Amino acid sequence: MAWGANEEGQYDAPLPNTDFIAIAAGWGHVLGLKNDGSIRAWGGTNYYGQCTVPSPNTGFTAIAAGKNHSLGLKGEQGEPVEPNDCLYYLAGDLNDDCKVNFFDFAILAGSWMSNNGDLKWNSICDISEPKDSIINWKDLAVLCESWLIDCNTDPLDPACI
Ligand SMILES: [Ca+2]
Ligand SMILES: [Ca+2]
Repeated sequence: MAWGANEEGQYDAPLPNTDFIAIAAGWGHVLGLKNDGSIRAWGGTNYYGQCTVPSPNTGFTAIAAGKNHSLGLKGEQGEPVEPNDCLYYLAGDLNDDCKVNFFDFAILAGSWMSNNGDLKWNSICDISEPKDSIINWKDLAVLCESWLIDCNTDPLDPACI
C-alpha cells in the first residue's frame, strides 16, 4: 500500500506485487526486498542507476535507500565477518572485522532513529560520545570518521592504534 506523492511512479511496484518482506523509500524511487532474497526497484528516473540492482540479485537480507542511491545487505549480521583479532577499538566497526564499510553502515541503518528500548534498538550502534540512547546523526558521524579505514591492510592508520 502506498500513499502521498506519486509523480515518480512510487506506487507502481512491478508485478507480481507479493512476497515483499521489507521496503525502503528514497526520493523518487522505492526498493522492495522479496522473501527469496532478491530486490525489486521502481519509480524515479534512474539517472544514477539507483533502480538497477547489481547482479546476482540474490541473497539480500536488508535494504536501505537514499535520495538517489540504494543499499542492499547480503548475508546475515553483516557477513562476511573475519575473525576478530582487532587489538584496538576502531570507532564505527560494528561487526568487529577491523574495518569500517557498508556492512557497518547497514547495521547502523538497521537501528536508525531508534531509542533504547525500541524494537530496532541495537546498543552497539550507540557510538556517539557520550552514548545518548538514540541512534542518530551523531552516531553516523562517528562511523563516517572511520569510513573505509581497514586496519587489516593499514594497521598503522592512527585510527587502528
Ligand atoms: Ca566492520
Ligand atoms: Ca547515539
